[in-house]
Amino acid sequence: MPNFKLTPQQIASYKEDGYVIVKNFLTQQEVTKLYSVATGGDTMKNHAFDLNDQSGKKTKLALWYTPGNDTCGLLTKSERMVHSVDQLMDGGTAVCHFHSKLMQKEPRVGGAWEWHQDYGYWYKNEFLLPNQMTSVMIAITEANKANGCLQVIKGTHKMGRIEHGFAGEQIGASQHYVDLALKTMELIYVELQPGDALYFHPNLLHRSEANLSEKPRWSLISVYNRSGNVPYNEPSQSSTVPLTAVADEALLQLEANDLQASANFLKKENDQALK
Ligand SMILES: O=C(O)CCC(=O)C(=O)O
Repeated sequence: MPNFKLTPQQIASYKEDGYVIVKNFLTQQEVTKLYSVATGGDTMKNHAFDLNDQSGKKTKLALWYTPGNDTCGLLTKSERMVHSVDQLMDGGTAVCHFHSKLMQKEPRVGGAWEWHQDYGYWYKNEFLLPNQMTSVMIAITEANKANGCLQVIKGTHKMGRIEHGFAGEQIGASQHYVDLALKTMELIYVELQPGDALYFHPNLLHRSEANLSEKPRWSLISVYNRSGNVPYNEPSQSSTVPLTAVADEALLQLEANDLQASANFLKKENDQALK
């Protein structure tokens, strides 16, 4: 998508609903490349850890802070990503990358995510301005009800941050407030095709169910922040380092390659909040 920009309608949907889906954000060729690097490379083998849900089912994920000149990094830093998140986040300081996660929900055993707001986690990192942050999920494989696609409650970003407690190794939102939200706000299953993108606000309530299907679900989520939104309790520096955008074409032009160690991977044992 050369010179990709979100339309005024897409921006308005994000502001109103807390999310927006962009179909075919990646071309077939791009998503094929991403899939081959994600599934065929060493990133998951060397850097992934399991995140347990309350029933002990696991999601496998690798999380890193510094986007390099590898396939995932080039996508994260691509003009289409950087410019579009710039359209969605409040404030005018530079666009930075907080972190990215490559996630695999394995067939039959891939775990659930409890209802949460991402800002339920990031508040603990002492980011003060959730409207100056946003996430982009790229579907690497199809995401549907059967393989535990993301579910969101439309409009819940307008509730502000709600209480969170621990749920397995995850942080879960107060079920009372989730139940109240569901009285009037719509539950949406975010079914995506490979290459589709979902932009979502840090206060949007979301969860996903276990993957009980026969196929793995793979996705990449990149989180962006404004340089002015300094976190006061976050050891990584990336979220305030301005990104230099690279041409969208770089993703296909450079050799397919795996993430490098310089990406600064999160090691689970050192981590408190996991994302
Ligand atoms: O992709 C999923 O199944 C859930 C991911 C999620 O909730 C998150 O990363 O915050």
